[in-house]
Amino acid sequence: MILYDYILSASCYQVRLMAALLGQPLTTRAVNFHPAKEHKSPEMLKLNPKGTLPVLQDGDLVLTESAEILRYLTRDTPDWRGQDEVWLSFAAALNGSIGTARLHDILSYDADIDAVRRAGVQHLRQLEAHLVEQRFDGMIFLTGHTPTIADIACFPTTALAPDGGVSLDVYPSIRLWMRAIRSLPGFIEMPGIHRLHELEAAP
Ligand SMILES: N[C@@H](CCC(=O)N[C@@H](CS)C(=O)NCC(=O)O)C(=O)O
Repeated sequence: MILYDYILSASCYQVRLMAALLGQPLTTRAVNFHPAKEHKSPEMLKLNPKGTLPVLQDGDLVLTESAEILRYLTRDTPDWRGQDEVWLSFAAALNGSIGTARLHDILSYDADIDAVRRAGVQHLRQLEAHLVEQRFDGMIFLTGHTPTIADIACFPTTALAPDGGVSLDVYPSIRLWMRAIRSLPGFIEMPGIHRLHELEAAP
């Protein structure tokens, strides 16, 4: 399985993290996303006409959406699947708000930075409210007692929010959830995911 990958992409990190947690071997091919825009090269556009990363190739199969890649990686591990659809859509929304703010701040992408940060804060408030409810029911993850692809889809962009100028300090339940994800066996990091934003659970 080959992942066309960019080390600073939160969407590519979803795939690297999922494969690592599952213990699935993954060959990564580094794409010079910035500054060379290699994801828009003729070779890459042949693979993915949308010109986006990640792209996963497994034999003749080519997948170009992170949500479908997460579903594919977990096709034989039902424990990683739950009531995920709403959260996979939410992850895409996070990518549009906080993810865009981050690309603006770290790679100088054009964006209405105040608007995307405001939208990002709304998304984080929604996420925090849901995680508070989960904790009332004794659950730390988005859809239950154990993590699913919903968590892995939402974690990278959320954890990287400070890169886009959006603080995580005021969201204790998000910070506990991030800590729980980081504690999973097989967890791997990417640049920008900082331990200092996480909280320890109360005894
Ligand atoms: N819908 C895609 C979007 C992924 C995405 O936003 N990828 C960014 C990199 S993090 C990208 O390739 N953007 C194209 C560009 O900025 O030119 C997915 O979820 O896989």
